[in-house]
Amino acid sequence: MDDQKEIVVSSKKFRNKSIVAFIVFFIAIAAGVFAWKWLQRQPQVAGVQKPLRKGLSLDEKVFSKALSDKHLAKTYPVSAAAKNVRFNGDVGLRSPLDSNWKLKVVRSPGDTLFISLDDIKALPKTDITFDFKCIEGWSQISNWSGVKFSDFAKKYNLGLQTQMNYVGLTTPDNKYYVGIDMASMMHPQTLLCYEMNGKPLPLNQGYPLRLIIPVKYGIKSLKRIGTIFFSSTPPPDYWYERGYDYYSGL
Ligand SMILES: Nc1nc2c(c(=O)[nH]1)N[C@H]1C(S)=C(S)[C@@H](COP(=O)(O)O)O[C@H]1N2
Ligand SMILES: [Mo]
Repeated sequence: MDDQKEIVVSSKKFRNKSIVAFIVFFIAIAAGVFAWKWLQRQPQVAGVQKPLRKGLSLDEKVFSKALSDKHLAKTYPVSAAAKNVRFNGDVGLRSPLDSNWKLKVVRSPGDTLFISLDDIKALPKTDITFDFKCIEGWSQISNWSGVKFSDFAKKYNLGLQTQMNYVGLTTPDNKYYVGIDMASMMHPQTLLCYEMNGKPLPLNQGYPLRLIIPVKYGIKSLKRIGTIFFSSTPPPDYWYERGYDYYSGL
């Protein structure tokens, strides 16, 4: 009958498919063994075979480029922001603040802009509520506002400067300093920040101006910016010099 015929055909197909599957399976095993033996013969780079090291380096590249520079840090509603914001670290904040503070932006040696807080406040304002993470193990959802560094760079015609690889920031007394890769500095969530919870920054939180860079650990969010400069090589970094990761990306 028609039905039975169909069953016979299906089981034939089934058998053929099984045979093909077994052949593919054995070829895959042979290929795996061959690849493994080949890998064992490869020269080593920094403790692992070169092709594996290449994989690791590629991973690193993908993570640092695609994740930390382009991905957005998770944001929260303003209502989730802490009212009593933790403060941590006062390196570079111990000397009294100069009442004539102006932000120094070194465009090139001998060409420095001096920018007042009012001028910075006149630029487009953005705010962000995110989970601020300290490398010491605490984190806190907090709210910050200021101007995106990318907007600031546009307004002050820093096109040439932002083609360099790094930005360096220091406190007015040069006691705290960080280096930041340009992609992270130009990231849309990176702010030159002058308000916390909608009010001027408290002194211990970096008044008059601090960096807020949600794609990095807190160590990079330098408080009380004195000078910003640009560099093709990694600028000095306070915590890097004390054994932490230069990149410190999240
Ligand atoms: N000038 C200066 N900025 C600094 C620090 C510091 O010691 N001095 N500490 C950093 C560290 S380790 C963290 S976690 C954050 C903490 O920011 P907060 O004090 O606003 O919480 O500031 C960063 N910026
Ligand atoms: Mo920190």
